[in-house]
Amino acid sequence: EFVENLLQHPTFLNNQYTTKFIDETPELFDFKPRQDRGTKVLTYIADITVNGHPETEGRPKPAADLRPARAPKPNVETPEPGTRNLLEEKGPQAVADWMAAQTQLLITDTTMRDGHQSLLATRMRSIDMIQVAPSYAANLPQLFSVECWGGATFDVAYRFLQECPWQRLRDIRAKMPNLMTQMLLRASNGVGYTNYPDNVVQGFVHQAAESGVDVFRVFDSLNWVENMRVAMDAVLETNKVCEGAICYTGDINDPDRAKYDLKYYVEMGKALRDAGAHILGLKDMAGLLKPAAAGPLIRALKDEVGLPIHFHTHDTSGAAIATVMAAAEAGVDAVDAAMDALSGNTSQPTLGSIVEAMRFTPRETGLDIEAIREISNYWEAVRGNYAAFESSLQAPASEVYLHEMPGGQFTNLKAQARSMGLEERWHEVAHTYADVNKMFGDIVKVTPSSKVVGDMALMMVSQNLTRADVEDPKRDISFPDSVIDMMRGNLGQPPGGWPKDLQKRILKNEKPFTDRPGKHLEPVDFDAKRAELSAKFEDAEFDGEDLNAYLMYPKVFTDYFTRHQQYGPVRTLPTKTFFYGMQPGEEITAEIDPGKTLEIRLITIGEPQENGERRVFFELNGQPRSVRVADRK
Ligand code: BTN
Ligand code: 3PY
Ligand code: ZN
Repeated sequence: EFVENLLQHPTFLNNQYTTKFIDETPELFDFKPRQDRGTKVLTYIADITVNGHPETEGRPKPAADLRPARAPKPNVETPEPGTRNLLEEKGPQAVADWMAAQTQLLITDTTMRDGHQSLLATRMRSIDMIQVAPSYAANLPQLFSVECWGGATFDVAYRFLQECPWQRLRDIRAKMPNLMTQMLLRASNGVGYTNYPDNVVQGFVHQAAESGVDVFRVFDSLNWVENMRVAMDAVLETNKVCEGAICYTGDINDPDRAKYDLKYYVEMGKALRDAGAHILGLKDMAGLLKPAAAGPLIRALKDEVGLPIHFHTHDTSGAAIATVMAAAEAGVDAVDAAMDALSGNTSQPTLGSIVEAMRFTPRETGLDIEAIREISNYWEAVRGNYAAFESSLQAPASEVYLHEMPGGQFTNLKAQARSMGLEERWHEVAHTYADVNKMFGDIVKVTPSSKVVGDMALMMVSQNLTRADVEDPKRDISFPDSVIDMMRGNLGQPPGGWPKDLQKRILKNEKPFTDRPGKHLEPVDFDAKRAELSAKFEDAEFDGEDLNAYLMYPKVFTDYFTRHQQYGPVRTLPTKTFFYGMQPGEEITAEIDPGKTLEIRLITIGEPQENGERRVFFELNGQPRSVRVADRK
């Protein structure tokens, strides 16, 4: 319609056509625009160009001379068979047996999940991952797995990145057919922050397996194996790899932390083996396992549990590579690492450096260091676009042994402290976090229990309360909701139970649960929920992936979908465009379907109109297009 209006307009026929003319001739736009996907995407770009992206406002910008991220060329046409082929052909037990029989140190690359979760607030977009997936498949076929899903990536994708995490999973899976994908699953907390009904957890696991997850690392935020069975059983039903994980805290060599001693971990390892784990995960989410403890711990677990061991740590202290070396020496089967450019500090230890450290030793990894460098160079350029999400953390620090914050929480909590005006009091927050842990009875701190400890610590620092104040029966304290909920038993039970006095002080006369939350949570009626979702969006259709998202995150999902109807497939935009919009004269492409590419050129941004709107002029695949957006600035 626009083109017709334009072609018939006298000014156009007189050859007086300029973009200013378009700007000043509103009747050209007297038609109801077809809200095709192209127009939706243009609307998004126009809005961000005019108003900015709320998440990058006031934050550091990508360097002006940032080089474009180009994925390395796959060096073969058909990738060599990898672990995924073994899983497909022989099943998960064969993968575990093969793993145990290898002499080389196996490596999981965590860049696409924990790496950016721990360094960039989980903000990495799918397109940056999908573009490099073929390079992984072709150039690093010896990888044990690629962790690319779960943890915080699920809700952040919907909430902040306006993209569907399931689609990310399917796309990565398709481009990396020889490598196992891996996810982090918070057992009964799914990929959320609270326990879900058993049938929701089961349904989610089945959907994740169908959409492309090969290895499920399952953990419980209080190390309560009872609370892991539903998720583990569901994984076992799918015939994918079940990695039951121990969360490591404290220090097995410290007599003052006797609650979490060697025996505790060995018993938990045996319980996970008996619950059906194919692999034993050792999840050191805060990076607390010291080199001197790694040897005895890994040897004891190997000898007494008998499962292959997969070690995960964070480099917050700067000592992670020493721990990895000690673990390798003690016979650990696989370790997690992040590609160099997204490693170190609160992220995983450095993948290329581990490969080099193992060279000319019996545990040589077999990975091609040149391929690693090329892929890391790609990630380096990708990272530059996320400058807005970098933390201010300058250096590794031994303070982690005091506060014990998980790598994935550290930068988040720091940002939360900043938003509460407590940034200068960060070291106090760290101390208080440690005090809260002691007050709660020395618990495992990992999502979601770590969030509860963080909420309490921030509350105490902001109100200038000490542990003694909180425990003083004469004082009236209003506890954060998450603390009350945890003391009720809604995250489950820690070893030895909750401290009775504190629990009573928080719950007053309310009786806490001591059974598994899933035991008393009503199962969800899937058909009713599907009907409820459909009723909210009359002309939309929802599949199993959507329903699973809605069950875990009703509001996050419906908000996402509402925006999706307006903005369309914005996941296909380049990251810089997504966060910063376009400059006049700039041209980009977006492949909205395989083979269907939008070529988008921003021509100019019109002046603000009386109604507060601006018109933004584009060329879409060579055709002029314009969209109106409210100027909210
Ligand atoms: C796009 O369209 O490319 C952006 C993501 C689209 C996600 C939508 S939401 C409902 C439906 N379910 C999916 O898994 N994908 C689409
Ligand atoms: C998560 O649950 O997201 C974690 O990364 C825990 O370490
Ligand atoms: Zn981690």
